[in-house]
Order: sequence, then structure tokens, then C-alpha cells
Amino acid sequence: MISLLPLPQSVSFSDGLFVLRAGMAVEACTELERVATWLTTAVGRAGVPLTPVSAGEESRANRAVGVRLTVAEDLPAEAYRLDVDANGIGISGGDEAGVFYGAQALLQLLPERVFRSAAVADVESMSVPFSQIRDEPRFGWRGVLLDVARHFMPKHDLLRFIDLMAMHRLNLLHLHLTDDQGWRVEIVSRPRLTEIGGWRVESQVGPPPHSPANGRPHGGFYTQDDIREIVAYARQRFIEIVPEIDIPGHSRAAIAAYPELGIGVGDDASATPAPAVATTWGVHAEVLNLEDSTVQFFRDVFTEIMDLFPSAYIGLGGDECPTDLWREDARTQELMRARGIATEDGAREWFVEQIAEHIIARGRRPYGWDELLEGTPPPGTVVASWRGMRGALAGVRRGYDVVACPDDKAYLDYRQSDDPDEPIPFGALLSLRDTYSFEPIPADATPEEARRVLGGQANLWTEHMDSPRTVDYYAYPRLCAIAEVLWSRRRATFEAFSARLDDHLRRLDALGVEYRRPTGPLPWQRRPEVEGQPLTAEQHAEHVAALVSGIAV
Ligand code: TNX
Repeated sequence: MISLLPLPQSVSFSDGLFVLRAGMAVEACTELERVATWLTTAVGRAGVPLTPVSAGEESRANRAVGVRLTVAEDLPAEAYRLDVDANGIGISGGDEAGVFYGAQALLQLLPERVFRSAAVADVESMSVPFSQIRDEPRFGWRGVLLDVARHFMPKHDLLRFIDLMAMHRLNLLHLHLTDDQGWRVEIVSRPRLTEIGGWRVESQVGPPPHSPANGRPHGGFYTQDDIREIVAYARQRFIEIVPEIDIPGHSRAAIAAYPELGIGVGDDASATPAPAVATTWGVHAEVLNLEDSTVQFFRDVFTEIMDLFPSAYIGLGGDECPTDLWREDARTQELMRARGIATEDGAREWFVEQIAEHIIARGRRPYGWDELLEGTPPPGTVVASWRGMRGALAGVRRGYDVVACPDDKAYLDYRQSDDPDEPIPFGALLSLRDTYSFEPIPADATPEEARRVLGGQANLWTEHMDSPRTVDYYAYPRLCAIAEVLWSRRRATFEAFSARLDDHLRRLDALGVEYRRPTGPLPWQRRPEVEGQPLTAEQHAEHVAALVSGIAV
């Protein structure tokens, strides 16, 4: 039996094999040309060259049709049907994306060598068991956050990351592009953001505050053409990229580049030197000031971002914004009085609102962290619940659409086991089993409230992932579990999931993914020199409860 992952709504196999041979046609209507080309390329490079042909085209007459791709009016968006019998392989989808997901499922029915980049056997055919699959996703927001700010991911590796997402039918990449430790996207009108903000002199190795630094510069950024390329590449794989520019906290890289955005930096006697791009992790005190010019600066930044990213959602952060500098700064207090802002928390809400309104005015939806619910974000704002599920419940009750990414189920920077060899143990224990128990709908939500849960996402914060190889280790196989939770309309037992995963890992092997082995880290995946800072479940729960107490449910 073949293991499919994510688990389809229904699947049945029957006796018999269809043999897909070199030279066979992949027949598709014009609307499905992109998917036909994608499938032909995937199977072709693994050694079975197929030929895409238009449905009804003459040239089809002299070719056996191996695969037929069609759009089916009776299926909803993203749903597909896959039928394999003696006549060949038929994939129909409710839309182009549905057909693409059917094609992804087909690859899993083929021998795992289809996931290699070139032929490894002198056989120009692959056999497919007779089968029937009916499938449709549970959620429309099947996301992953990738933090390219803490550690930059080179473009080539990001494209590979997108391919792996598509294989798991994840459809939304939340790109965390800016933070205290780096600014990773070119902004043409403000070049210093990447010239200065795009690199730091060294990095902390291990959890803050006490881990040592490595003395090694780190940097990198995507040019606007890189971004256009990445967005188009993702779109071909039915993945929407949602950019995030984090304001008004997590802004030290921007302030390092343009000190006039910060607090207490000026030419009077009280001026302090501009901060450098942060070299340590954790929450930093530097925040944006409340000047009109600073708001305008970020309106301009978001305008360029919205021109680059066609996404319906635009991330503005809003998380972890310390208010001490605002409280202590006379000019900020003066601005607060002038703007009728009573408290420093109100100052954060005010700043977020200036940018949120700018996003809404351009027909997009603001997207930010659950700290936004400590205030009242504009209607239409989408809230990501990260400090457990409290933000998700509070959000839906107040009429907001939410995305679930509770840290205790979906933070893939947390340690995968209690094994003393686990690299840089950090946060609570988040095993594969834990990720598979992730449930995006808050337990107490009514059916109407549940409809406001757009879906969920895993978050890959990269403080402790200094290379794409390490991202592989933290992401896989836990991301396989989360992908299944977000896609599948039925939940298997963890044991049944694990059994399918064993087969699925052979696919990841063929692709060269350096996932965490079920037996633990390989010797070179360990970091014995870094102490880490594991928390027990109790310590972690206490920590989160204190953080999230500002949100009323
Ligand atoms: C909290 S989640 C953060 C990130 C860190 C992460 C580490 C969120 C909105 N903020 O800045 O990288 O914890 O686990």
C-alpha cells in the first residue's frame, strides 16, 4: 500500500497497474497548461519524458494519453479527484490549484525516484496502482512563517523551501522580512535599509541573554527583482507570499539605517548614539518614534511592499513592543499629548493604525500578531494567535478573522525532544506528536466563530537556524504533521500518521531534505558547544500566561 501525506479525504486502491511510459501525452486544456508543464517537468527530469498536448489537438491522435487534466465544475476550489485505471490517469480539479494538488498526489503514487532530479535507473516508465482519490482541504490558510531576518535564506534555498511547501500542499508563505537583527528587502526609496540594515557584525549563538557571540558578520537581502521572481515562482505553485514588515517594535535594523526613526537620537544634548543592527536575540528596547515623518517613511515602505507583493494580506507585526523608551522620552510624551494618546500602549495602537489604514486604503488587509487585540485594530484585520490559542478565541469573538499558530503546537524553533543531543534546546518541548495534535479551531468557539478561523501556520523563527540545512532539521518532519493537520478533513491517529510518514521520509530522502531522523540528530546535526535554555511545560505555560494576560476573552 502506498502512503499518502497529507491524508486524502478518501482513497481506495484496486488490483492492477497503469504504466506511464516515455513519450505519452499529458493532455490539458489551455487553462491547465501551467500545471501540465509543471507535471511534465517533474516526471521528465526523473527519467520519464512526457509531452504536454492541448485537449482536442490533432497531434494527440498518434500518442497514447498517459494523464488527462481537466477542470470539473462540480468540485470546489482546491479540491481534486484522481482516478487511475487501465485507460490512464485522470486528474480533475475544482480549479487550477485543485488540479495541481491532484498532480502532487500523483507523484506520491509513483516510485519515490520521481522526487530525484535526474534518472537513477535505465527505465523509461513508472507504474501507478489503480486507485481512486477524492480530496479537498480543510482550511484555506495553510501557512508557514519563515524568518529570513534573523538568518537570511539565500534566494536559491528559498525557492527550494517553496517547492517543499507545495509538495505538502501548504499554500501561504509568511515571509518575516525585517527585525532588530536585519532588514532583508530592497526599498528603492530608502536604500540604507539594506545597505546598513541588511547586515550585522556578528550573531549570538544560543538563547538570549547570556549566550556568546560568534564574531562573524552575517547579512543578505532580496532585491526587488529577486522578490518579483520569488513571488512568481511561488504563484506557479499556488502559494501566496504574505510579506511582513514588523513595526513599531522589532525595528532596530531600520533605526540603525535611519537614526531619525528612533528615540532620543538627534542633535540636541540629550541625543544618544544610533544603535547598530542587533547582534543578540530577544526583545529589544528600540522602537520607532511617533513623528509624522516616521509614519510617512513607513507608508512609503509599505507602498513599495504592496507594489511588490500582490497578496491580499500585508503583515505589519505589532508584536513585542516595549514602551519604556516612549515613557521616558519628553518629545514622545509631547507628541502623545498633541495626538490625544493617553498611554504608551495607546501609542503602539496609534502607530499600527496609521499603517493599517494605509494598507486598507490600497484594498489589502492588515495582518498582525495577537498583541493587536490589546487594542482595537480596524475591521478586516487578520490576527495571528501565537501566545497559545487565547488570541484566536478572543479574535473570533470580536469578529476578526484569525490564523492559529499557537507556540506550544506550531513553533518549530522549539526543541523536538528531551534528548540531551537535541541542538540548541530552546522553549518548551514540541515533539512530532505534539505538532500532530495541533487543532486550529479554539475549543470553545461556536460554529459561527469557527468559520472565522482562516487556518493555521507553523512558525520557523531562525535565531537558532543559521543555515538552510538547519532549517531542514527543525522544519521536517514536524512540518509534514502540520501540513496534514491543515489539509486533511479527517485526523488519523498519531500511530497511523507515523506509519505513513516512514514511507514519506523516503521521498524526502530522494529530495535531499536533511530532516530530523526518528532516532534523533545525526552527529553533525548536534551543537554540543551551545548550552541552550529548555523550559519545562509548566515553566513555559507560566511564561505565556503572563505574556498574554492583556487580551480579554
Ligand atoms: C517570539 S512570535 C517572537 C519572535 C521570536 C520567537 C522565538 C512573535 C510575534 N515574536 O520574534 O523569534 O518568539 O520563539
